[in-house]
Amino acid sequence: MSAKDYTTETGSGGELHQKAGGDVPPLTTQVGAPVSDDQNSLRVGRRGPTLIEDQAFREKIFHFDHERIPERVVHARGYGAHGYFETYESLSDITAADIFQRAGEKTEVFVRFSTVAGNKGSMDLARDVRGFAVKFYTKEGNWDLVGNNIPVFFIQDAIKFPDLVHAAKQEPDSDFPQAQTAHDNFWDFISLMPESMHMIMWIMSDRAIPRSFRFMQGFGVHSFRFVNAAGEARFVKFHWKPKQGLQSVLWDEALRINGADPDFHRRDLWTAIQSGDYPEWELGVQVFDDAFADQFDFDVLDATKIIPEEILPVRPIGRMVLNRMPDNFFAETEQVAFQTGNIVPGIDFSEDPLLQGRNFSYLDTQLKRLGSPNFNHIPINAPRCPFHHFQQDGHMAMHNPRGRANYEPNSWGGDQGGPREVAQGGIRAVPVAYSGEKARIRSETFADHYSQARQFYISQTPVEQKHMADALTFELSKVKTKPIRLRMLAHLLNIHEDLAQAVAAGLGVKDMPAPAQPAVPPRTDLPESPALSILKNGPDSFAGRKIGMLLTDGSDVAQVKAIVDAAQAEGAMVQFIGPIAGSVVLSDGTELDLDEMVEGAPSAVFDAVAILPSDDQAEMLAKMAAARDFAATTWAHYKFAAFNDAARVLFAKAGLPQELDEGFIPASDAKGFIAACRDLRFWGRKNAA
Ligand code: HDE
Repeated sequence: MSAKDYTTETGSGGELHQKAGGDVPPLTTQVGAPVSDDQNSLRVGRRGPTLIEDQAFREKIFHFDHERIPERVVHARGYGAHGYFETYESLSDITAADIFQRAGEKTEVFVRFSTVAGNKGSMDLARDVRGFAVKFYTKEGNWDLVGNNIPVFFIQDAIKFPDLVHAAKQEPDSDFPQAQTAHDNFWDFISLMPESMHMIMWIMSDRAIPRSFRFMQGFGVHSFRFVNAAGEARFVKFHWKPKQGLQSVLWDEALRINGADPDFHRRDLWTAIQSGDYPEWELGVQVFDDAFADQFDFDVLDATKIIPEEILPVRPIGRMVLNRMPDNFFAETEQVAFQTGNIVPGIDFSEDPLLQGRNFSYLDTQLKRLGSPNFNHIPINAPRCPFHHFQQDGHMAMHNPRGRANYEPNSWGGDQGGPREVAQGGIRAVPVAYSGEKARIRSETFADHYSQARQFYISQTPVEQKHMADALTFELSKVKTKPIRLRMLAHLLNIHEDLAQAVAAGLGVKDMPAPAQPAVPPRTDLPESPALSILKNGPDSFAGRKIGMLLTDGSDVAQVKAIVDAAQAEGAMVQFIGPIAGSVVLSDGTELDLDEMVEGAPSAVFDAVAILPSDDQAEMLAKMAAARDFAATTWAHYKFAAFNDAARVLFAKAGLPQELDEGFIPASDAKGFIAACRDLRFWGRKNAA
């Protein structure tokens, strides 16, 4: 056999190395020439040099060399999905936005979820804000609602954004740590920026470690404006509420998930949508007028403040369903270009200085990333409605004006004259009147940095408050410069004494610093807002969640089936795990294919578990460190578990108490187990500890 025969005719893939023909299309170059040999470059003689005339080779390598584009400077790691938005009822009395005119109308959307600080290849379970960016392809243009899963932000003025992001990302000399804020630079900056304190409460809470994109809220953050056909304007804040309910992981789970499955959030969304379990969010609005804004305790233009739902309820106006994954990640999720500036008639900006700055940034950044002012020609960014303008040329221009006119006004008229301005409707700025001297100044109405931070803290359950104290302690323990830790404690004292004391205790600080000097005295009279707690707003069903079922050869088929049936009836999913990969043979002799082996699937990647070894195999399982860890972490993370008698052998070796609690439910009560799982965790175990 010759060398050519070896690689091409039979190929390294043997019989699988197919040639084109029948349904298999020919491999071609970019310009369509069929390729006869994609295994060997063109060379002189069997062992001679490669020839530069080998265009197929050069084209392939050239293209490969240029496959990467700059990652987003923030929100680099993200994951997108397609879906639709359905309008509940006409909002024509408050906005002329075409998307909100007709009840039941569906509008195509593309959503990208993201982390903020980590690079494109970083892990999903970083403690971080999540981006929640939605592009609505409306009949009057694309509207981008570029929000986050947290309703406030770190800073009040966009001019501080580069500093914030520099401080949060890797330190410039060492280029670490990756995707985390637990380092000196971040807390140095934050401790010098009291305006960030409200946001710090949110990112130190469980909001920053969501169980999945499907179980988190989204917020437009800023006040925007709705404008109706009569030109009347009102302020509006946007809220996305997941129909699936809210859910977060524990910090210890996050650490384990990052190791076991750095793509956990991606995989979750992919699996849910591919299996037809389409996640859904309700879009709600808080609409208010100038009179409300004037009497509200805080400035509605300040993005470090919320308007509590208890003061101004969120009115549901539609729902969004995500039902299709992109065909290609790069073409869609990577190249999608969101812009806060993309508004449609009926929606307008407010004067929030953060929003005003964003309106510059998002347009500018796309040029860097996508390389051409024609980035809206890329299909994912192009409007679905007709569009006509006189912008032309530039790199990769796909749509240029047709006919003679490429300017206006022109006198050509008819087919030749091109598009003209609309006489009615269209994007029109709300005619808000301003006056004042030009100055670099911040309004004193932005000065209260602590009151809402406190309100957030007191609105949490004790479990959530403890998590916040633990998170702050963990992050600050990674800060090597002691004065920075003290500066943070000084701020925490202005938020809540208990929180400050808990963190000080964790950090071993004996001499508490004096409280930071506030610009205005912090208020202690703001009431609790239950809407701010995750645990107070959990799901009422276990639907969409995942059970990890640990099995061995000989596991009881009836127990397995009962739990699988109960889970399916609830809309939950079961994954089978064994001591090794492959399959197990159940008690009735059926062979069950496994999804995972226990070494590769810690309990942290599941919402609840079932541990059902056979009597014969229980000892063997108990000898496996990964199986012991599976049981121990199920207990430690307050998870619900279904178990059988044989599992007790494993539990004993894993250090679980002999007396199990109500979170551990006999496998014989499959329905009771699934019903218990609706609470997501058995917090009673934590309280008992
Ligand atoms: Fe962004 N932000 N941001 N941001 N942001 C970007 O735009 C910026 C802010 C948000 O999935 C960048 O296309 C400034 C708040 C999301 O593609 C950039 C300021 C909120 C995404 C940018 C903010 C966000 C971005 C980087 C301070 C919540 C990802 C790549 C004034 C309301 C969108 C890009 C996607 C991305 C600038 C603050 C949300 C550089 C200057 C507040 C969800 O333009």
